[in-house]
This record gives sequence, C-alpha cells and structure tokens, in this order.
Amino acid sequence: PDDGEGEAGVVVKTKPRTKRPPLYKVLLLNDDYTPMEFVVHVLERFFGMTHAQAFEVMLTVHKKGVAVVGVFSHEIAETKVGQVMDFARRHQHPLQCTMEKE
Ligand code: TYC
Repeated sequence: PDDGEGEAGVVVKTKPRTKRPPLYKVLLLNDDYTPMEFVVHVLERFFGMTHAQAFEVMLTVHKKGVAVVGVFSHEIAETKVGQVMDFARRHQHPLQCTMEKE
C-alpha cells in the first residue's frame, strides 16, 4: 500500500483519477437505394426512437449524408452496428452503419 512517501522521505502525490469508459458514436450513412420507411423502422426498432424522431433523423441522414443515431459503450455500440448491418443485409438493402470513438 502506497503511504505517499517516495525515496528518501519525498512525498509523491498521485491524483485520484476516476476513469470513465470511452463512448462511441453510432453513425448511419445515406445511400441512394434503401427505402426511407426501412430506415425509419430501423431507428424505431434498434434505437428506441418514436416514429416522429425516427423520421426526423432519417431525413437528416438523407440530406446531410450521415448522422449520429446514438452514443454507447463499445460493447453496446458494436451490438447496435451488428444488428443494423444484419437486418439491412437480410432485407437486401445497402444501408451502412458504423461506429467511431467520441
Ligand atoms: N436516400 C434514401 C432514399 O432516398 C433514404 C435513406 C435515408 C437511405 C437514410 C439511407 O441512412 C439512410 N431512398
């Protein structure tokens, strides 16, 4: 146990640092083929948005090319990306979802 005394009685301070886990932004990307209603459904189903919220975010991606759809721990972000990519592939839509460190 550190008594705060270094070599020759020199007092060494260690700052009490509380380390928060890094957060990850989940991004949804626009494309020319995925139907708008499908994207809205994805946002409702996997990101807990209301229909109105989901429609708004879908339009933002459609107009701007990309939007953050949520911020999560690494594990949760990975799960969301996997769920969206899986769901899109199963329905044969090219929808892309990625994550990046905040
Ligand atoms: N651009 C698509 C269309 O016009 C709609 C769309 C929106 C696709 C958001 C992907 O992440 C997306 N049908």
